[in-house]
Amino acid sequence: MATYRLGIVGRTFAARLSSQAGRNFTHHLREQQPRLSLVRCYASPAGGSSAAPQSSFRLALKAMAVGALLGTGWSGYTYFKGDAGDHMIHEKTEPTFLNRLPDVKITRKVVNPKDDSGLELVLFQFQTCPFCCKVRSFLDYSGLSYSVVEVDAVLRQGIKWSDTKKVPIMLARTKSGRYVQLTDSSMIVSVLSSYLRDKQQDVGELAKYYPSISYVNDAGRKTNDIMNKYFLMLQDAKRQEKNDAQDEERKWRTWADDHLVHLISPNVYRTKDEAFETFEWFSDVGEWGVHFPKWERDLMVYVGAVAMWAIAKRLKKRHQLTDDVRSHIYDACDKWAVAVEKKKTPFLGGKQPNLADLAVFGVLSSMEGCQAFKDCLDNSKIGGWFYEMKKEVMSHRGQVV
Ligand SMILES: N[C@@H](CCC(=O)N[C@@H](CS)C(=O)NCC(=O)O)C(=O)O
Repeated sequence: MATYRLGIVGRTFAARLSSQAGRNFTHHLREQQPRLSLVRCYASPAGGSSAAPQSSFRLALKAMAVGALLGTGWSGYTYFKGDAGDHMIHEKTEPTFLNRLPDVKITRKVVNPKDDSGLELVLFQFQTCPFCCKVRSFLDYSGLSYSVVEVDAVLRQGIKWSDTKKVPIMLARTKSGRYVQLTDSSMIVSVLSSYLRDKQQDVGELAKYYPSISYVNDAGRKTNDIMNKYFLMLQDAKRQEKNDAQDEERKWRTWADDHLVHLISPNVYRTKDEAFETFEWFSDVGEWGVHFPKWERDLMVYVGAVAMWAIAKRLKKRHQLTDDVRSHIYDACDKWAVAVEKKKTPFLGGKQPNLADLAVFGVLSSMEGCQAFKDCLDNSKIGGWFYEMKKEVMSHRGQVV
């Protein structure tokens, strides 16, 4: 396998990885992240309370909701407690390959007749998960065609076949006809972006440059991450953009994942009312009423809204946010808007958005229907850039069928 060129840090990784790529890495470690976000991206039925179920059914539903709440609470507790003892540190895992697509229901397709990428992509997602929104922003802006499998965030039937229980998951067809499983939003964007800049490459081979690695973080918590996820793998040195621009793009992509995204839950689930309102919007855009039976949808509402309202308080503490959670997200929006303003171009990337623009837009679009977003429009400078981005992304997107 060729050694790919990266930025400063990436080159070291690339050298190391190219020698490792053929090796059989020990399997595996996933699932370090909380089941917290299990309900992060749920939808609630808009008419959840008005269409009252039969009383025995309601009882069963309540029992399930209580059970699920306890389960979620326990997952949350063990997550926050952390336990590095049973963790295998510094293990690397190569991406998984599947011989065929799993037997799942494709919820919808985005078809762009102009797409000549040669890619065949299936995205497993929750419609309003910020990480999934980020991936979709990239796919749509890039004019790619793709299939979507909407996953039920409680039962997660759609990803039963996978050993990774988080979304987004992307299956991409490789030159050999097998499908490579890409498991992190930033890694998905980096692999596909690398491919689009040099279509001679094989997505399966590219994915090997992004192994999963596990470690114990500074807080002593076991953590799983993907190496090189903010780096593009470009074979041709001439294709490298200026290092400064690359560094800046990486910096803001990292910021979107490490900072901005953590402000979403505390804001959209700030109060019980806001949590229910948020879930109603999720229901609309995720079309939960169409894709799932009513009992399953109702389960999501009860568990989702109440659990997320409770969990958001913990997240607020964990990310050291004050009670005035809105002020943090306003600050973040302004920080981004100022960075773009300084460029004196419509986007951070210049006349066209770069991967940082797409990441920040994707994360923010996950709360577009929530009161928190409306408040951001009224109290920060984000609106102008956000709607310019939306125009760009939507105008490149294929048709939804
Ligand atoms: N770093 C991952 C984070 C993905 C993530 O946390 N996804 C949430 C949905 S918003 C999830 O699937 N949570 C389920 C769980 O943790 O069990 C990425 O960027 O894709």
